[in-house]
Amino acid sequence: MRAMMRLAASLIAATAALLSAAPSPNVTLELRDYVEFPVTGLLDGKGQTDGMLARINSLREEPGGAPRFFVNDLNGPLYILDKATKRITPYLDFNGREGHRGLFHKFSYEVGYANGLNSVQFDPDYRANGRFYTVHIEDPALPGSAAPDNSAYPNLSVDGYTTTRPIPTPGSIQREGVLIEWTDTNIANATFEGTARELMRVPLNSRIHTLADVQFDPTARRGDSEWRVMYIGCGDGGSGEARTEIRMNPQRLDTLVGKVLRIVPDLAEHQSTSTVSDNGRYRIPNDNPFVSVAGARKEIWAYGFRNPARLHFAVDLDDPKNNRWIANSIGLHTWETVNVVHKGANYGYSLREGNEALQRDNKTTKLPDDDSIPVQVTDTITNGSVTPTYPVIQYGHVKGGGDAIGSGFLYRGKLLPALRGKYVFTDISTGRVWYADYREMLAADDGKPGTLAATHEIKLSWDDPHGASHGEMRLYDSMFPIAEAAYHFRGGKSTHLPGLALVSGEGRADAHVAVDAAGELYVFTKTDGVLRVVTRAMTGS
Ligand SMILES: [Ca+2]
Ligand SMILES: [Ca+2]
Repeated sequence: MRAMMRLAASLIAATAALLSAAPSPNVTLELRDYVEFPVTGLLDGKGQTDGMLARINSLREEPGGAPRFFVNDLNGPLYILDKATKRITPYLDFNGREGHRGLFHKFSYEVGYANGLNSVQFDPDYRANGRFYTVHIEDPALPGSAAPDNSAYPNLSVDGYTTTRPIPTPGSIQREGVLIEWTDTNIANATFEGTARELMRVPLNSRIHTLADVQFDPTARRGDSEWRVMYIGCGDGGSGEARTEIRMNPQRLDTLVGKVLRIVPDLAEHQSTSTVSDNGRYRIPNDNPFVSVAGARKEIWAYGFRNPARLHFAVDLDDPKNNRWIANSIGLHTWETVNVVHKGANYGYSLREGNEALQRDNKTTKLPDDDSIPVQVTDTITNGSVTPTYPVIQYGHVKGGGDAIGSGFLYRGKLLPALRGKYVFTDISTGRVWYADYREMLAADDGKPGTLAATHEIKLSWDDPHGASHGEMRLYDSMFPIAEAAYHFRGGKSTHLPGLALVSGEGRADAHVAVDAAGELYVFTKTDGVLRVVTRAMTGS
């Protein structure tokens, strides 16, 4: 079985010229349960997301040495997790739908993978200003105000809070992604007191591929041009696979969907090198690539993505010149991709998927001889043409591959020297974990669609604390059986895991990796709602 999977994986890899030089070691990661998050899903959920016990979507350590994490559950809660005591404290709950006491009456979380409280991120100057940012998803058709309801949080002042006008997305709209800046006036406690400010509201054509990850360059310091400059991954809202006129939205420069965005949230920051946005809530750096293209959105940094749901600033410990923005983008029909994000580059979707052309029937085919596509400003206006930029890693929707790429990190911690120089990433549904050599990724970023970095399976070693085999480390091919054991222990009723996907079959693990402030590695799975820490990385053949 394992040999078959290896064979399948090597066949996928063989479809492109690989840049692997020396043989890469087999890696096994030893996992230990860290915390179980409160169950916010249904033990007997039958849908794609309602049966996930806790839809944890990101883990961020407070900057400046405070031993706490902020952790968001898509179902609504934002928790503070104390690193020393492992105590979980509910901090804010975004779910203010009928019957819930949280902040937002239009909160959308029940269906759609990335609906709900999608992400949280600290301001790099959080120790001084108490600021952090959230993205949550709303259904504009729901009744009530879109401003936060502070009845459960009387110390949240909503005086003067006003919503922003949605930034237009062509086509009919089902959801809105909302970016908010929060200022906690006392970061020493575990309660919220302070203010909130809506920065941006992005309409989405459907309930999938939403406004998502929010990141800052962690190496930027005060005085640097990148200091407190925010990068945002915005999914295409499902537009690129539609058979209607919205299909070109990921390519169109007059809309924010299917893009990586770059803004300055603080109106007082970088004043001489940026301009204030249309809605007056943030600034746009003057060196963004499309600021002088008439009709283009100035917020756009890179475009032509389906769902760049995970952004990561890769820090090369050996050479800062090799630091890069990386976007993991979830594929449609054939390819899951890892992309090095370059200023102004076009990643091809919905005219390309992975290193192939995408046809109107949503199937891939070989690239045309003339590999250029129009720079689409609006539905009718183009501005020359461009050769697409291709992924540096891709894997297929086949056995041995997966269904949907999860998060990924270039390891920069100290505990796991075997992972140094390696980019570790997951497939969401199958729960598989892979690594690629970062130098190979950089080499594959060569403008040639056929050159890709090789992917290497990572095995997992785990002692099931609740199982009959407790006391014994067992070896696993993916996070799926690990999450399955914990899901059943916590009362989950589904035979395997809830959900369904092409490659994972019955059940989805919903696995992601995360890192703490020191760059040490964690793994979390939504289906069992458990966060695990990687305690050891072992190499062998
Ligand atoms: Ca506080
Ligand atoms: Ca290449």
